[in-house]
Amino acid sequence: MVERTLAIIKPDAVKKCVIGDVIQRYEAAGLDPIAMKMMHLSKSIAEGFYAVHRERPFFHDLTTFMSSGPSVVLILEGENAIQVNRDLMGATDPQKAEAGTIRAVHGASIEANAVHGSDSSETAKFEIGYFFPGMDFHAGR
Ligand code: IDP
Ligand code: MG
Repeated sequence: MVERTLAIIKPDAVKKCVIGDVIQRYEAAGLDPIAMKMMHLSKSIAEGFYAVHRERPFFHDLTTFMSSGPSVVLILEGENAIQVNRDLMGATDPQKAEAGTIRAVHGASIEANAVHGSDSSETAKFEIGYFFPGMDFHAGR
């Protein structure tokens, strides 16, 4: 099924100048960018995005990190895009991520792990609406 997922190239990856490399990996995996913007998330925008994690001990550090510099926010579209992107990203902790995944290649720590990807269709819908309000979720490329 053709799906859409929300991806973020996080501030650590932008600082490392690997935006192009990450996007190339998306395209090579059949994940077509259909919307994209660079933005410096404020602390409160990061908190709203990660609201599901607000009770976690790492919430403050995570939202501080996510607002520490510009990110690139994208909608990716493709066959099974949500799972394909999760597999391409690798495990949350780059040290545990499979070799060749984006996090294994570019992630520095469990926090600064280079990329975000929606983890379910419900999450994708919320996250796409959060950053691209008003975009027709079902429109084709
Ligand atoms: P995911 O990004 O692989 O879906 P989540 O558990 O949803 O992982 O966590 C969201 C983000 O919070 C992670 O990508 C990472 O940046 C950060 N994070 C997760 N677990 C930890 C932790 O134990 N310490 C610090 N940061 C964490
Ligand atoms: Mg997650």
